[in-house]
Amino acid sequence: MPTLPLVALESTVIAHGLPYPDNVRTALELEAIIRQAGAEPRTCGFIAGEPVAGLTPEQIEHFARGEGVLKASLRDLAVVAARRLDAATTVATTMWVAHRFGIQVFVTGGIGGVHRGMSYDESADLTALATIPVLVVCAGAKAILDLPATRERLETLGVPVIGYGCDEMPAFYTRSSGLPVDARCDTPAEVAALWQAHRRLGLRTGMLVTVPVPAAAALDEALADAAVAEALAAAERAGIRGKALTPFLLDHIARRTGRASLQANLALLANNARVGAAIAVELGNGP
Ligand code: PSU
Ligand code: MN
Repeated sequence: MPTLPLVALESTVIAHGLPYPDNVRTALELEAIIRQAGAEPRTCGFIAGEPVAGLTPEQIEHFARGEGVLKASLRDLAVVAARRLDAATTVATTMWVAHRFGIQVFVTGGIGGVHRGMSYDESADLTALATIPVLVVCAGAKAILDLPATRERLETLGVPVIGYGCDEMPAFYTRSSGLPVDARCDTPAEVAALWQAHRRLGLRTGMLVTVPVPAAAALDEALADAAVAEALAAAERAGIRGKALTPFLLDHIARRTGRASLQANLALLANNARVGAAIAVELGNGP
């Protein structure tokens, strides 16, 4: 029996990016959207130190409650495996799991990148995009980041940035960043053709497909800027660094915007799931 095209999903957004119970509801809804579009969702994570592509609803609930679930980026995987830990996968580690299981398409919200005012804090998501051939569908890099620096790094690393129905990279909560994409595509078939060309050439990097948040759910730009600035100042005051920084900032912004940022986050995830599934269907299971 032919298998359906697969779409990977991450679990850090469940365990550390969204509050309970929005997180579990969203995770299951994203899976449903992907199934409706004719593809098969595979939410990724580590269970007792083993990489899993296709967490069960019970495991997703466990991740959503976050009890004893680490946030695992690439540098954490050896510890997670050797100590048989449960761990949520970031964009970087979901790419790694997806590639290991032969999944070409991965849908997420926003990738990590270069943090503002701290160019030495650069997400391993960029390293993964530079070294793992998986197509990542997202709404741009998170607005909490230094977007121009992140854009430059993607170029240096040789990662093609595609605008899905847009000429500028979206800025996660808002539809535009003023930063150009490398190519615009308006259909899943166009994206599939670029990805197939990328693979035929033997290129080993990932590819980023950026999809703007739906207009109705986009955050007001001034509100987004103010919330991000306040969150960054609060993190500085509290001395938050390293892997705790992204979850801290996202939580602060959600509270500051009275859930508007949360609504934008949920809407863009659902939209990305639709786009990613359509691309996966276009690609089928071929190489
Ligand atoms: N985007 C969101 N919520 C999240 C993340 C991204 O809307 O929780 C997560 C992703 O898993 C991403 C990670 O890979 O944050 C980046 O964290 P860091 O900057 O520590 O690498
Ligand atoms: Mn970091």
